[in-house]
Amino acid sequence: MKLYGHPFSNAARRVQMLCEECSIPYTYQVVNLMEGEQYKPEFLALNPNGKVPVIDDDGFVVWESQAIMRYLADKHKAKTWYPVDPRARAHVDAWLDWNQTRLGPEAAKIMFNTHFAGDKGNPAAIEDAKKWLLKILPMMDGELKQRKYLCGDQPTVADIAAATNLAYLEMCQYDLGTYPAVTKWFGGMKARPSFTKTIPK
Ligand SMILES: N[C@@H](CCC(=O)N[C@@H](CS)C(=O)NCC(=O)O)C(=O)O
Repeated sequence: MKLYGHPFSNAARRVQMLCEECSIPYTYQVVNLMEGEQYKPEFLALNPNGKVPVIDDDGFVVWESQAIMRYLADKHKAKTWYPVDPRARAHVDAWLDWNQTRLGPEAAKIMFNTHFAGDKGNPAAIEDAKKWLLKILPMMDGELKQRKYLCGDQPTVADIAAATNLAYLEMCQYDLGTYPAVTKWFGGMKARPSFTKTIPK
């Protein structure tokens, strides 16, 4: 299986983390986002959105990081990472959707305007994202006070996905100190070999 990504892509990182956690064999193909390689016809043929990650699993191509994680977990029967029981799965899906629609966009906005945009970074966009995080993170903290991981006693793909977004916030020196349960949970996720192995260099 070939994973197309970029070391600074949190979306590609979550797929790579799952592969590491589940010992799923993969080769990593760096797509040079800085050079616009994602818009070359050969890459657009894989993902017409011009974004990483994408996987090519023996000719079967999937894009969108969380769709890829679901596919890989199902294919490799990683049932603790992505449960098969409909009710347990529904909770993991809820946190995955929350990650894509609530936490992810704000983390990406802060990361983009702090690091990727260079001197075109927009401080107002960062402030706007921080306002949203003031609504999002207290909820996450409240939930993590009740459980070790987002969906129970074991980490799932939802924990991996959310951790990669919090990693973006950390790279922007965002202070999680007012959220003790999030801080504790994130500390646990950061200690996992799958996280340390995928730290962008
Ligand atoms: N929702 C997508 C987001 C993918 C995404 O935004 N990828 C970024 C890197 S994190 C990218 O490839 N950006 C290149 C570009 O937009 O030109 C996913 O989860 O896979």
